[in-house]
Amino acid sequence: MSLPSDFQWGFATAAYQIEGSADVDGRGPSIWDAFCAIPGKIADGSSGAVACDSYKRTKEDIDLLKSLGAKAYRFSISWSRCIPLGGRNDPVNQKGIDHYVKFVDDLLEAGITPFITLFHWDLPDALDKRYGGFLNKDEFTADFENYARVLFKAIPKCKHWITFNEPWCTSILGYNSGYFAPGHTSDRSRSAVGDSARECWIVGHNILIAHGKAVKVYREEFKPVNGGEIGITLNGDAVLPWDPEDPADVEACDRKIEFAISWFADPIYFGKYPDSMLKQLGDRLPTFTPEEVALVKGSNDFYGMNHYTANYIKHKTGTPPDDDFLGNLETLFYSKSGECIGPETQSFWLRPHAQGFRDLLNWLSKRYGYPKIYVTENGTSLKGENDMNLEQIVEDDFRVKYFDDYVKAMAKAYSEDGVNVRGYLAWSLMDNFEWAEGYETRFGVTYVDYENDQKRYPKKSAKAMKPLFESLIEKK
Ligand code: NCW
Repeated sequence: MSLPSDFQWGFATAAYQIEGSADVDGRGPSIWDAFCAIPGKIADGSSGAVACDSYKRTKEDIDLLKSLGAKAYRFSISWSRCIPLGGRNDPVNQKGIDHYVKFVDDLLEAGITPFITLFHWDLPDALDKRYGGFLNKDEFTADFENYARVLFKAIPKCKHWITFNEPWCTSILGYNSGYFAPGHTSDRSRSAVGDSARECWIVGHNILIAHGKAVKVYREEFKPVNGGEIGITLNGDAVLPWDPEDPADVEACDRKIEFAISWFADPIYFGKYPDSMLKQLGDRLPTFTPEEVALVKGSNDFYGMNHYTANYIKHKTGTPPDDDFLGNLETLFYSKSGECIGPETQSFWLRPHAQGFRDLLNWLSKRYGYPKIYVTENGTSLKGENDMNLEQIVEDDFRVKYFDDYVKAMAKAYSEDGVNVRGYLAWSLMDNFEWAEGYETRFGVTYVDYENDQKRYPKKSAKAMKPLFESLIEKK
């Protein structure tokens, strides 16, 4: 097994999860600042106001990346640092822009390739308040297009751009389950009618249009001069039928991936929503105008894949319960025999299963014509890690094994199955603000001591990455 000689590997983070400095240099509030202020929304009552203090520790972070041998770093830009009120007619905050321009210069100086995510969940709060944020197609997509153009113009040296991170999470967790900002709960009742009942599907649709608009700007105004590439990052879990002998469970597996991944990837690669979604959701799913199809279809230079876990999938019979947005399937960790898909982690949704990663890489490649894939996130939390002492924490053998298994599964997908995977960014460079789970869940290969000046301690998994990749990457 092997990986190509030009393979990009490194680590990933997101602005709100690491930067802190919420009120520094003119940053405006985002919907996550507002959400964290609502009692009960974040497990430990915390917020990203301080986080890892990375806004002020760019040199320390780059030194850390260098010491780990990383070739690439994926980070996100805070929209509300660059345009504090968010909109196309609102003032640009030069201090915010300058921060990211310098950060990219410093990364390149250190020999590290930047991968920039334009949007990793922290929408300027003013846009949510002003016109309902993602829900307002015309306003939101025009404002995102403007924000993207401002950044493309400011940072021509960045050659790898990701428009949105995990729109499934924004749409479903933000507008259906209410687990993420802005905490809406739509389409939770079969009898619900009108736009407010189907917000989650409208948000997904509008994100696709915003993505298409930003890609058009990049391809027409910047790519001809700067080169570079642009795509979207989608999350998706691997699937196994609960009962491999039951055709309904086998069929439900594809449906599960379609509702998670193809919801966004089918419009991008084929110009339409998957049939399974159209069938189940009917007119709750918005329709694409011909202009929108033209904008969205073909809008990926690469496929950004975030992947963590697998589920057994079971078809449900009978009338779907009101609060089940997928209608008639269940995702489970245990099979009929009691066999578990993988060991427990600190995250209720995450069970390691590396073979599933290889299977999903193959599923995506077949369906979408073997696109270039960057794995833009992959990693794990570790059960009880937050309660261990430092000595135990840095000996994170569980995470070392996770990365070893997953990276080798990816190398096999490349060298044995013909999957065109070209990069891998481990989540995450350091422990950080894990959204609704607060600071209790740690995904870092580097421990961050929040109580003692955010000091960083690389774990065993951080140091294992370079030898792992060096053993797999083909020599030129
Ligand atoms: S929370 C989440 N994550 C983690 C986060 O740190 C990162 O920013 C995200 O890109 C790690 O990778 C992503 N994903 C959402 C998982 C929540 C699943 C809840 C399922 C409920 C049915």
